[in-house]
Amino acid sequence: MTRAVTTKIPQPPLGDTSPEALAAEILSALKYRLGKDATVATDYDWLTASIKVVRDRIVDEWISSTKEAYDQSAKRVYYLSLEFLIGRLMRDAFSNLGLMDAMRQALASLGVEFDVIAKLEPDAALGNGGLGRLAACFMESMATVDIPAHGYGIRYANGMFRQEIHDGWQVELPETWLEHGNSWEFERRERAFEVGFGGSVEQVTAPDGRLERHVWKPTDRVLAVAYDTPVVGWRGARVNTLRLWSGMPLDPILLDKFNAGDHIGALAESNKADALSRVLYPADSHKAGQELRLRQEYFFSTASLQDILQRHISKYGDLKSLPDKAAIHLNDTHPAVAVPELMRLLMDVHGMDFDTSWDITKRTFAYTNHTLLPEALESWPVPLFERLLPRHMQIVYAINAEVLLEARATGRFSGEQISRISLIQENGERRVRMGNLAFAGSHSVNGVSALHTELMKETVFADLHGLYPKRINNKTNGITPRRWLIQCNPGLTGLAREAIGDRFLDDIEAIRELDGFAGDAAFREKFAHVKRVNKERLSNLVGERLGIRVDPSALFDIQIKRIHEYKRQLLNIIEAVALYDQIRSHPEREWTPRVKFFGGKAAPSYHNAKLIIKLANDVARVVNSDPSVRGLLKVVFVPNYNVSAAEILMPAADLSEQISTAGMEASGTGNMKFALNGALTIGTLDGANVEIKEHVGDDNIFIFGLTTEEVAQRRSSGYQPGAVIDGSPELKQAVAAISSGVFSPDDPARYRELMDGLYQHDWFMVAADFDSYAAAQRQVDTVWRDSPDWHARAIRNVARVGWFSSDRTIRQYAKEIWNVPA
Ligand code: HBZ
Repeated sequence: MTRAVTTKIPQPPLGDTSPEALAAEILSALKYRLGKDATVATDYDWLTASIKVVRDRIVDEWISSTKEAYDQSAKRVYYLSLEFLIGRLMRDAFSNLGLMDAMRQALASLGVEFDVIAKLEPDAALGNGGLGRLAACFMESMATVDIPAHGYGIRYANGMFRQEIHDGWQVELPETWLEHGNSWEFERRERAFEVGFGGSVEQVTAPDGRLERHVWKPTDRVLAVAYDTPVVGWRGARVNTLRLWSGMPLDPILLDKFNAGDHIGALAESNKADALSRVLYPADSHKAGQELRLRQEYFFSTASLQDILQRHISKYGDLKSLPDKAAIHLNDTHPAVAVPELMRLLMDVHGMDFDTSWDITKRTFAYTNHTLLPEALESWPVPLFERLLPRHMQIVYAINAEVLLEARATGRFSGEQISRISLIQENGERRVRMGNLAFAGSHSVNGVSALHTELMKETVFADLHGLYPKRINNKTNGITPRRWLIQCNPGLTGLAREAIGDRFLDDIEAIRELDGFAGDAAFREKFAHVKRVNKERLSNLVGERLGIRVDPSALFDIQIKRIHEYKRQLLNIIEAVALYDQIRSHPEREWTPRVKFFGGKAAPSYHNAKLIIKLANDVARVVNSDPSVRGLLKVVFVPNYNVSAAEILMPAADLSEQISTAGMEASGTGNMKFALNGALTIGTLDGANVEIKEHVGDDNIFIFGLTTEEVAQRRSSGYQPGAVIDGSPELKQAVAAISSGVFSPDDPARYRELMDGLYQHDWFMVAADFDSYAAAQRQVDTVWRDSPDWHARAIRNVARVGWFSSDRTIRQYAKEIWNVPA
């Protein structure tokens, strides 16, 4: 049934792409860009030279993509996001341009191993997790499906912190991705915009005494300078721009202060500007809260809008046609201050009236919500907002008046409902609600999975949805199959090409044709071999880096994501403890050898998340060194989980842990990456798991636990976790062991509070779902022991999740939100 690979990936128009030509170019880049010759070049120099060579080839296409969009007066998409978790770019660029083999050979001919220098490229971690990675997948897909688009964000000098594990505890170290420079970017000193903070608002009146306009006189002013990175789509079809802003002082040294001997004071401006793009806030699913964060949000929002408006005016003359030529997307509420900022620019700078400006604003913006967690919903104290952005505060009040009058005029809303629609939270401390602001200022508000979107309508945005019933829509997340299959899993990609040809490379949904191979024993064996090789690679890495020996023939069970109580790593760890106990008590039973991998960062201020990391490491230490376990269970915590680590872990997984409390994970995207790489999911009916189940079929996924409705019902009917724990012998034993210090003999009370929390409130329903989870795991064991059956199911997962491609997601955004061709 297998077909030979007939088609070769066609080359984009890149000139001579022979290894010889590329080798010559690398040497020339080494010499003329770096001033080195081959005899003294370091590995970093080879990396830099290689990137420069490929970047040169991208530039022609970049300029022509940009020019074409301009000439055709195409509508552009502007994706505003405080995070772009792009990871390494070299492999992506080589692979998308079809240069991978030629570059490998070119480097080899120069005595350089591609894999060695590829590892030196810093992993650009300008994001926390799912939201930031989604933005990166979207950028790649927009280039692939040929949408003229710009991503706008901040060029953080320090991205997501580097995690080390010291004695089992998370230690945060600064991440310094720019240490050796950044060979991808172009600094655009000339593309700089002023950003103001503070000060006051003056009213300018006409000679007849009529109010003409407001003028904001900020006291602090800094510059935002652009740095551009080209984003290459599949086969180099189109090259878009990721424009990241860096803070610069308007006046780097205050000479008067310097001359007066105040050398520290003279640098104050420089420090203030620097701070804006210094560091990414590492709080995921939790609001950052500090003043600097609001400053960052405004900094990149205004710079991006000024840039967009300038581009629009230079082509079209005025701003009336803005909504026809620009779709500005707000990735969560982090750029929501762009709503009053666009209003300010339209009214105060471009002289439009409120109604016209409001109409343009709403038709231009769209907003994506990524979480329903109350602690993650952004709001800013009114006094802080007013002090930093006095004119914006006035505009927010004006918008609020407009919205509330509209609501009242319908006669359909109670006083309580009106107060929930308000952009200002009135009870307790007065705060500006950024979600309501983004909602009011956008023509489209989308959720990221079908379930999440329905919950948005029923919970946080119920009243706003009542007022604007057409605004909320769903766009289920997706992932780019280039990075998450073709690049990270060449073995599986090659096998699929052999079996079904190359069509899936351009249209990932065509991978469906693999479904027929699930019943083909010879194919299953090849599939199992690919997985085995990927698992060996991970095993070697874990052996080398952590000194833990794992058996690649064991079931690799992986949970990698940010550490958060709602994601329930704790449920997984407690199950590991219960299993450990069972293996020791019943050595006579047939146990399925398993390695449980964990990876993920905890926000530095999130006490319980950090404790959960310590617990995983404590359990690992005990279990891995207990001879009575006979190697049947290993626990591994992989430090510093990031995009590059994911590229090794995803292809090596047999089982994907997607076990959040139902109703709490907006979508998840790791779930999609695992399935595409042939892992089976064990999961709750949460986020996109629901849709993954519909695609792969009930037999090819392990679903357990309470549904969203059942969670709500349990909570409202007086959930008593203590009784649940006492009623489950396995759970009770595991909780007691952890609580009494079995895994923490050096500090027996370490986990007492954490375990008491389960008894007392168990907000995340760990106890309620435990038995069902453990039973699902034993079902996993059973299926695993029938290897052909397991692999048939794994193949069906690969074949059936092509729909979860970010190309599909982006086409839906293009058609249903942005109104651009794709
Ligand atoms: O966005 C995640 C959701 O939790 C996940 O379910 C979804 O798949 C993904 C993409 O839609 N949300 C985040 O990653 N959120 C953040 O990273 C975040 C960062 C800073 C904040 C708040 C949230 O202040």
